[in-house]
Amino acid sequence: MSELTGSDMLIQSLASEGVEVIFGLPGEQIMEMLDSVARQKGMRWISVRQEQTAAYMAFGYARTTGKVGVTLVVPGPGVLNTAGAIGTAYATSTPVLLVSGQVGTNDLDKGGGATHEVARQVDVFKPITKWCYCVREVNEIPWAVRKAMSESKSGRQRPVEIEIPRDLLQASGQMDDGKPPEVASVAKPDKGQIGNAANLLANAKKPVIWAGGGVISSDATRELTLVAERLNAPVITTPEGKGAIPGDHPLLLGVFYSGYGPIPWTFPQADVILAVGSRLYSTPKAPISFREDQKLIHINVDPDDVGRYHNTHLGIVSDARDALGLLLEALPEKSKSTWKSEEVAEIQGKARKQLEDVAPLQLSLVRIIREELRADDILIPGVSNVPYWGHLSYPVLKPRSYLNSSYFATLGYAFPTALGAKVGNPDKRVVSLCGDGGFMYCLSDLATAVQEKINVVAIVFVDNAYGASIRDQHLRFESRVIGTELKNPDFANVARTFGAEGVKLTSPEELRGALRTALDKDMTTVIEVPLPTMQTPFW
Ligand SMILES: Cc1ncc(C[n+]2csc(CCOP(=O)(O)OP(=O)(O)O)c2C)c(N)n1
Ligand SMILES: [Mg+2]
Repeated sequence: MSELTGSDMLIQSLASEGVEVIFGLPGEQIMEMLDSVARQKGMRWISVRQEQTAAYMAFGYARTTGKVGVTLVVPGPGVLNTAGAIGTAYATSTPVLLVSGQVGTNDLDKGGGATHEVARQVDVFKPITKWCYCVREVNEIPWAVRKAMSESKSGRQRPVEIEIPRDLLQASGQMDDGKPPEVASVAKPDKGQIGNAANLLANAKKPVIWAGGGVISSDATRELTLVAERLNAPVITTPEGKGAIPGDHPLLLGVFYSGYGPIPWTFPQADVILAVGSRLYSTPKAPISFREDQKLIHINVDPDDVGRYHNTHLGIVSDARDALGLLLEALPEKSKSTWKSEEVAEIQGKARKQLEDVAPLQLSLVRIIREELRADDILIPGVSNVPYWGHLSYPVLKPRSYLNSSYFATLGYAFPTALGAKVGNPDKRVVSLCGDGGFMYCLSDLATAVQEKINVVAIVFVDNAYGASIRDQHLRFESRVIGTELKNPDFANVARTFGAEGVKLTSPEELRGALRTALDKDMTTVIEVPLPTMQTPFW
């Protein structure tokens, strides 16, 4: 076995796990690691201007490629800056590896004030990672990397964190024999249960499929589409499940989000509901409920989520692709479904009209964006008005081409996530949608986009307000406006100052032309779109 420094062991271990790019920001406790990257063939380092961007980039890279995204930062302020992004990765079940430097072994957890010290730093990350660990011996490093990678990719995919004290980076140790570490085994679906599910579904008159983000994470879109077709069962997805079946498929009814969507015209008729890769989370604004006589089959890889909110007729703990693949084998060629294509089309029409009536301008902008993007181009919808309606109306034609931030609702994630998506998908065009509030979170990383030639288009909707919040004040607080108005810079000018393109529209109708030009140019472009403050799907 070869003798290496801890730092080389870390980077070589990452390379042997297939890692090709690391997003980070340098500092005293991690300089050896940067130097190891410099000497590692085929490994790219991308520096950002604030650690949150690095972690969002790792998130965007991971969610669009299906690989683990890696971010490497200093401890204390550096690693704490990543928390919003790591929480977003947790909420969206995305495999991200956060590597943090650490104070020296002698200073660990003493609270004595070593540079960047946070005593018991791993505790900060426990609630937002699947596994986190501070390495204590140099020889643990290869094991810790393998363990972190397998934890984040196995079962319910989620972020993981490892910390490496600075003295261990220079210490020398042995690369070990590379044996896979212990990781909790993932349940294979029970064949008897799959048989029961097949029986229930094949005999259902009005089967309905509910698809969540788990279908996308487990790359089960082919299987889901085939099951829907075999059963002649219409499909409703969550925003995270968009792309589970192609957005132009005749069986797709639409998305359920914040109380909007096809549920009211679909669920009352359903006799068997197959829910896959979803928590089936219900709120007063977005209620999901089932009658006693309806049979709910719930497939989820996380045992805690199966039947968490609803009585389940049949709960199956399994990865979506495994379960749907077996279900397909067990289903007969013909089902007893009585769904007629006109009925399905009627529900699609009602759901569409419901949205057109409330948000015509937002839907027209979403339509323009869909028409200008190719099927496999990537759209990152931020936490802003037009993207909310995008969740409900943007047809996602390919899986992993539309990433929301799920229940974390992370303001500011869209633009940096788009940068990471572009790094992972250099041949696709990537567009982010932000409000004027959200875009400012990582505006500084326009510099990263330009420096690293990560060419994305950032559409910024400018209503000079934290729009959703000011609307809340008008509706619930007698228009007492405080803390929600924004005085903005000229975004187009700012973009040009960074060396990017900047385009300032005078009306929303100009979006089509501006977007087409920007996509053709292959240069990072900020398109500023003026908008009024408008109705959200929430209030
Ligand atoms: C990190 C974070 N902070 C605060 C919020 C609360 N929040 C949700 S929407 C919103 C306003 C967003 O404003 P903007 O980006 O301009 O979008 P708009 O609503 O105006 O379209 C705020 C502050 C959040 N979701 N996430
Ligand atoms: Mg705004």
